[in-house]
Amino acid sequence: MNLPKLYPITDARLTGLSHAEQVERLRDGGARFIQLREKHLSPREFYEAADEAITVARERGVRLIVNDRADIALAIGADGVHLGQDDLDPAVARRLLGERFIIGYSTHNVAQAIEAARLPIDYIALGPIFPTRTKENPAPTVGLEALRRVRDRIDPSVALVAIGGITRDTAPAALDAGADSVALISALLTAPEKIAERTKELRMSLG
Ligand code: 3NM
Repeated sequence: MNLPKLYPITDARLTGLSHAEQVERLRDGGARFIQLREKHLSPREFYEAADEAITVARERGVRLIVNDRADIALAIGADGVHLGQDDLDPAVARRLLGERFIIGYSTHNVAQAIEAARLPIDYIALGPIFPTRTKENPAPTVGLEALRRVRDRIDPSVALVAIGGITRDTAPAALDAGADSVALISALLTAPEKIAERTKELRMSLG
C-alpha cells in the first residue's frame, strides 16, 4: 500500500484537544494519513469523537485509521483500523471489513512481525524502536536492527511502520533501516500550539 512517510497518531490526554481538533492541526502541518488512538473513553464516547474527526478528515482529504476498534472504524466509515495483539484477529477483521479497508497490525519483535506478514493486512507496525513514555507497559525496545531484519524478511507488498520514541532526529534512520513510514505521538503533540509547525518540520525533513 501507498503509505506517507509521516504517520501521526492522536492523543487526547497529551494534548487536551479533541481528536477532530488534532486532525485539523496535523492536517494544517501537511499530514494526510492519521490514526485516532484513544485508551480512556468508553466505546460510545470514542465513536462520537471519531465521528467528529472523520468529518474533518473528509473535508480536508485525510485518510483516517481507527486504533483498536474495527466496529467504530466501520461505523464512522474510516479508511482503516489498526489492531493490536489483543484486538480482533486481523483475519477476522478482514472478513468483517472487506478487501478495501486498510488493516494495520502492531508487532513487537522480529518473529512476530515475520509471522504477521502472512496475515491479510496492509501494513505491519514494529515497535517500540526506541524508549517511549507514551504507551503504557510497552514491550522491550527492538532498535533499528530489528527493522532491517524484518524488512529483509517480509514481502515488499506489506508496508512497514516504525513506532515508539521516534523523533525528528531519529526518523530518517528508521526510514533508512527499511521503514516505509514513521508513526509518532509525542514528537508532534507535546506542545499543542505547535502541532502544525512540528508536523510541517518533520514532513520537510523526511522529504
Ligand atoms: N505503540 P511516541 S509504541 C502507540 O510499540 C505506540 O507498538 C507502540 O508514541 C508499540 O511516538 C507507541 O510518543 C507509542 O513514542 C508511540
